[in-house]
Amino acid sequence: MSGDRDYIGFATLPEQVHRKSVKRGFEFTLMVLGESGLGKSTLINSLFLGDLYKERKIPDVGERVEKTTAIEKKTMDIEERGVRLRLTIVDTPGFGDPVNCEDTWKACSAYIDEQFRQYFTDESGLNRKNIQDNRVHCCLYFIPPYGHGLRQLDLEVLRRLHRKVNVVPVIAKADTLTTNEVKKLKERILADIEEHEIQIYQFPDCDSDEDEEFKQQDKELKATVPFAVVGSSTVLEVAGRKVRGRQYPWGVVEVENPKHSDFVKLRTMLISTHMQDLKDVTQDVHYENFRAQCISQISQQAIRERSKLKRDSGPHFENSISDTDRLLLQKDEEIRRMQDILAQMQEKLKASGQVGGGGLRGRVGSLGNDLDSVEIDKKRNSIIDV
Ligand SMILES: Nc1nc2c(ncn2[C@@H]2O[C@H](COP(=O)(O)OP(=O)(O)OP(=O)(O)O)[C@@H](O)[C@H]2O)c(=O)[nH]1
Ligand SMILES: [Mg+2]
Repeated sequence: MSGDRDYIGFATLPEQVHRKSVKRGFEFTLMVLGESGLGKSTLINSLFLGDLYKERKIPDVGERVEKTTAIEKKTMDIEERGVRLRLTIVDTPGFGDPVNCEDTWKACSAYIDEQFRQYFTDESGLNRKNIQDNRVHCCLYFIPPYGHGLRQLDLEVLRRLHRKVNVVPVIAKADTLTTNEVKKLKERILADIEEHEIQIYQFPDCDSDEDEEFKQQDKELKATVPFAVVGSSTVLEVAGRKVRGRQYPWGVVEVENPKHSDFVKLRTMLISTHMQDLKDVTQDVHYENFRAQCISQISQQAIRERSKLKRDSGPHFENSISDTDRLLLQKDEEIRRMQDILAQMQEKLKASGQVGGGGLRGRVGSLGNDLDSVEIDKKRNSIIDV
């Protein structure tokens, strides 16, 4: 009885939030990146079932050499038990061709910045309620199975991207490796990542009150990185079951068989367990970092304008407030406001750098480093929406 009297009603808040988010729907953007022919499109097909790339024309050799960098963006609206998800896949074909390789990763980096910039503009605009979130929440980075870890090229690309997007490394075409080779390659890749201080997506720590089964699943997931995956667009029949697989003379590699590849673990991570965390890290770390850079640039611009005004105004009599004085005061106020925001953001960034224990979330880049607006403008034209 006394329990009822104490009941105020805010315990329904989670339900309210739930209802609201379901109504609004969810948005998630996944980018795939890696050398040409590593199976990016095939994996995306296998992951999301839809035959996204059915009409894709495979360029012949001559065409491929001359091909300019083009990023393909595909969006699909999917619904499951009343929950709507707008899923966007950003594919980057042909990466790794010696001719256009640098252009490709620069365009990808610019694409990510461009989405942040768009979000920043929308957020400062009038209609802030219905912003479409096209920011890249996760980037699957494909590593070839035939190498001995990360190549110079991989390091260069990852260095360029790791502070602006959640990078999840995957070993492509894992069916070409033996169990032992997969194990060794994973160790090498992780050692390279550590040695070169590449910040890949870090799984958040598991809450201590989670049940044992969940903790075990979480532990296994963390131990699986980098995911060794197999993709296939063919459905085969194995012992009366229909499976996605690759038929070899000696047998079938089943995409969804956990003994054959980490495909299911990757899908579980992306879709069922970590989609929201990937979005949160994008918002709290990568976007915040970008926003801080933008604000710092705007405030520097205001300082420059102020000094110019002061120089141009020349000598004037005391106590007479001219238009220039008024403008100067406005600029001062603007600068002060920007500096306040910047200080707050730096505090917030510092704080988020300590989340997750052991500096797991310590991936905030220094302000004003990666932003290359000239390049973004240059590359903007090379991005195509399909
Ligand atoms: N052995 C093996 N072959 C694969 C796998 N996934 C894809 N392939 C094959 O690799 C070839 C290239 O696959 P795509 O998916 O087009 O590769 P991509 O990375 O999208 O290539 P680009 O679009 O040129 O960048 C195709 O012949 C696929 O059948 C895999 O997991 N294992
Ligand atoms: Mg492709």
